[in-house]
This record gives sequence, C-alpha cells and structure tokens, in this order.
Amino acid sequence: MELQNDLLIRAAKGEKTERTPVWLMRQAGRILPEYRAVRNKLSGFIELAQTPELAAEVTIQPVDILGVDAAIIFSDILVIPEAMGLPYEMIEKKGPNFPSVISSEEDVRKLKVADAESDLGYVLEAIKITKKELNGRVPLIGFAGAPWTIFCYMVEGHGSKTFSKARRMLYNNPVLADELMQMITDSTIAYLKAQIAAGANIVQVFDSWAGILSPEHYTKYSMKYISQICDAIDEVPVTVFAKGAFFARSEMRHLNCETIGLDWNMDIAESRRLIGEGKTLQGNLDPCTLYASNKEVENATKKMLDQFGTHRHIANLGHGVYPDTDPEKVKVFINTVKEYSAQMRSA
Ligand code: 1CP
Repeated sequence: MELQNDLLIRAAKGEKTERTPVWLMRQAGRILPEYRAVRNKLSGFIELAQTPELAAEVTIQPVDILGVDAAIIFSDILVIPEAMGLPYEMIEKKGPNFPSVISSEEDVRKLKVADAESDLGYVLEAIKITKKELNGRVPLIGFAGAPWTIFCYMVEGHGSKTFSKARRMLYNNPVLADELMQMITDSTIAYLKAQIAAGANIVQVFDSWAGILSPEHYTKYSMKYISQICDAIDEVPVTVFAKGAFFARSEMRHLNCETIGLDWNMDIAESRRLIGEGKTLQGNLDPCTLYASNKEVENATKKMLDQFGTHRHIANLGHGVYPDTDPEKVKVFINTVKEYSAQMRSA
C-alpha cells in the first residue's frame, strides 16, 4: 500500500518536503472525548490495548479528528515486561504497577526473551487492522521503550521520581543489570521487527527516564542497548527520544538512526550543532504551551519552526501531550505547523 501522505517518512530520511510533518507524542488515548467513549465501554487500558479492533479505532481517531501526519499504534511500552513474564496492572489515575518486581538473579531466571508472535500477537493484529483502515492515508508509527526505561519499571515496579532501586542495581549488581537489559533488548528487537512486518512504517524508541542517569551510566547502560536496537533495525527509519539526555546529544550523532527527539529543555540550535546535519530532529514545544491562548500557541509554534528551519524537522511537543489539554489548542498547534511551514518554503 503506497502512502498518500509520506511527509513523516521523507522528513525522517532527510528528503525535501513541501511542509513540516506534525504529530504528537501520546496523541492517542489521552485528550479526546471520542477516546474516552471507547475506553469507558471496557474495564480499562489493558483490555482496550488487547482488543485489536478497538485499539485500531483509537489509533486512527487523532488522524481523523486532529489532522496529524501520522498515527501511533495504541499500546504501551510495558507490554514488553509482560511478554517476558512480568505482568503489569494499570491503576486508574495512578498509572502502571507491577505486582512482582526484579531484584535478584533468581527473579531474572524466571523471565524469558519475548516471542513477539505468540506473546504480543494482539499488538501485531491491531497494527494490521489499523493499516487496513488507514488505507495509506498517513504512516503508522510503531514503538517500544528503551531497555533502560523498561528496566526502571521492572525493578522499581511503578513510576518514581528517582528510580533509585533501578539505579541502585547499576552499582550493586551491574552484571545482573546488564543481563536483564540484554534480555529486554533482544525482546525489543524482535518486537519492533514484528511491528514492522505487520505494517509499521517507522519506529520510535522512548527512553523516558534517560535524564536520571549520570552521563557515564547513560553511555554504559542506555546508549549501549539503544545502539544495538538501531543497528538491528534496517527495514524502516528509527527515531530515538531520550527525555532529559541533553548530555548525550553529541554521542547520539553516532547512533544508527534517522531521527532524534528533543525535549523542550533542549536548545534547538545547540542540539543541531551537537547532533549534526546527518539526523532529522523531532520536537520540541513545551506541552504546557498548549494551555496558553490561541495566539500564544500560534506564536510559540512559529518561533519553534523558525528555529528548526525547513530541513530535517518533524514537529512535535517536547514530551507527551498532557491529559487535560484542550483538543482545540492541539488543532491550533497542528494547523500552525501546516500553514506556516509551507509559507516558510515559499518565502
Ligand atoms: O499516543 C498514545 O497515547 C498511544 C499509546 C501510548 C504510548 C506511546 C500509551 C498508552 N503509552 C505510551 C508510551 C509510554 N507509556 C511511555 C513513553 C512515553 C512517555 O514518556 O510518556 C511511558 C513512560 C509509559 C508508561 C506509562 N503508561 C505511564 C507513565 C507512568 C509513570 O512512570 O509516570 C502511564 C500513566 C501509562 C498508562 C497509559 N499508557 C497509555 C495510556 C492511554 C495510558 C493511560 C491508562 C488509562 O487509560 O488508564
């Protein structure tokens, strides 16, 4: 199936585009009343994610309602630990929780490398249905968590400001930490390849907890495994979004990936200098900008576009859209990107 709108893919590859493509991290399943209507029919997030027809429906909603240039498959990064043998639950208004966590060698022995087809078939099925229903309108983004971020949840059991249990293991049992992260990496590579085989046109690796590691540990425990993933995926473009890893930007220049995501703390010109001309940059409007007036959203978006320029940029927020954001403000952001970035090219 040929894509009618392939702006995102072309921008990722560094090709010329008529305008800057735009999508939002966490665009599905957060802000739309249409999403909540679907979700309220079910017991919760997990049931929705595991019901391929409905997962496909909420994946496509932002394309129809917001006009984004890509869909991202409705799932979560935590399906990988579950597929490895560590199930999670999603607690309403609180987030994910793992009833058991990994703290010893014995715990790691009980895990396995995920088998994408048998353990994550429901995601692959959702991708196939989504692709059919999208019918080539926009590309579909597949995704996974970076091994370090997944490790954080498997060791800590839930979200945390410091993830000090996870970081403690890097000091107290680095051999075990490496062993677990290698298993996560092998599972993730198999999973991303299966997403691509099912129809994902591009994949993104989310390293949401990159910013809590020291630069030294980041290289040793996160980049090491992200590099393996980038090297293993050659079928489609790869995006790496490492939130808070401002200290690792020059190192990211060497990753075997097409796009680097920037969070809103990262200066655009400085990032371009550090990362070089060889990569596309994605981002990076402060998600809180969308609480401002329409005029302010428009101005901030234009300023961001001016800073990135017309080449090798994918417009996005600097992290996921916040759940209480007004979808109308999201539309102002999206429409401003579309109109202003086209104008920039004809000026
Ligand atoms: O666009 C989308 O929303 C699509 C699907 C998607 C994605 C890309 C979900 C659904 N989760 C994710 C990624 C994800 N999940 C990340 C990486 C991106 C980021 O940094 O935001 C992370 C860290 C998670 C883990 C997670 N899942 C959290 C954060 C917990 C913490 O430590 O603070 C939470 C709250 C979830 C739950 C979740 N995931 C997705 C949805 C729709 C929900 C809400 C669950 C519900 O509806 O009850």
